[in-house]
Amino acid sequence: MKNTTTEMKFDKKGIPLVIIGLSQAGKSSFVKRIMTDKFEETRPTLGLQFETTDIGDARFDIFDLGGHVSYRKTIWESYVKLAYGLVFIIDSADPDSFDEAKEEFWRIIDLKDNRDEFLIMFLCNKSDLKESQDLEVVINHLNLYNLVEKSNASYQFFKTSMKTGENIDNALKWLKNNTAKLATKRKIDPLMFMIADIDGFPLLEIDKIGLEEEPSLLAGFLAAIESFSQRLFGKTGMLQYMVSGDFKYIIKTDEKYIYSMIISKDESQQEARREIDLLNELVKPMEDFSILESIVVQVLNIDLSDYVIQKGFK
Ligand SMILES: Nc1nc2c(ncn2[C@@H]2O[C@H](COP(=O)(O)OP(=O)(O)OP(=O)(O)O)[C@@H](O)[C@H]2O)c(=O)[nH]1
Ligand SMILES: [Mg+2]
Repeated sequence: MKNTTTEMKFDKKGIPLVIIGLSQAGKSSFVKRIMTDKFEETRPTLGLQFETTDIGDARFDIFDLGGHVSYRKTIWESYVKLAYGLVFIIDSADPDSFDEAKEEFWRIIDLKDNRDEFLIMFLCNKSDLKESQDLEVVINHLNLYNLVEKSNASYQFFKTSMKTGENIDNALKWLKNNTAKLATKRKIDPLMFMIADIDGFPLLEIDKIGLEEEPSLLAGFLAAIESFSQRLFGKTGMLQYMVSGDFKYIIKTDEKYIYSMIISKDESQQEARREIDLLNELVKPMEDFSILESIVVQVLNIDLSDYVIQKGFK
């Protein structure tokens, strides 16, 4: 049997990679290259296209976003915030598009949170065409050397052709090595995670062993959940962060459940958010909670021997 509930869904947890660039730059052709190592005709992407694939031993969730102007302030903005890695692709054979690409590139880069590290891979594509401009020309035109000032970004430029395959292997190698490092660094180790239903009954709670010795932390957390949930219930997709002492509380509600997590203040709240969003997506349609625990364990990527689990308080 193919893809029963659990397996298929967990496959979605890869390193989030978002591909952006003006329309016709070659984004979908790049994804085709990754998936099949071929160059085939593509159509303009409507909205976005999602793929999961392994590059070497790393799993990626690839979001190929449509480049049309109508998506840039909507889809781009929401996905870019969650991405570990951004791949920006430019048509190097179309210098008339460089100003617009520059504007969009910097607008998007400035949306990234200043604290969380992320990667930018910049592809000057269509190098096979005779009009293709040199890497230097593109870098200068788009002021890409200014990326130096983004201390939380690691970046690299490649001249590529999706048609001939030039530099694709190098680009993927760079991406794989650097995202794998980043994923290890960004991994969070929640102190506590809870899913409760609309009446406030926890369906599942996991606590780091030793947490019971921090009663004020837990009390503060429960008070925070209480106050947020009163304000937020029914407002689907509401998410709140709160920093208290050495910890961060992250709470999300939908029309059925509250998801809450405590991480230490140095850990990535973007990552916490990504995991909660993913859990939210998996749990919401669930009728049967028998696999809830294994979903949580896999999405949070935790070692169960470090935690105390309590389930189904109802
Ligand atoms: N010569 C050449 N053509 C390319 C290359 N990469 C993509 N193309 C062509 O450029 C056109 C656009 O490619 P797509 O990959 O669909 O571009 P996109 O960035 O996904 O475009 P949207 O989905 O509209 O945002 C297609 O006709 C591709 O075949 C390349 O490296 N060289
Ligand atoms: Mg496309």
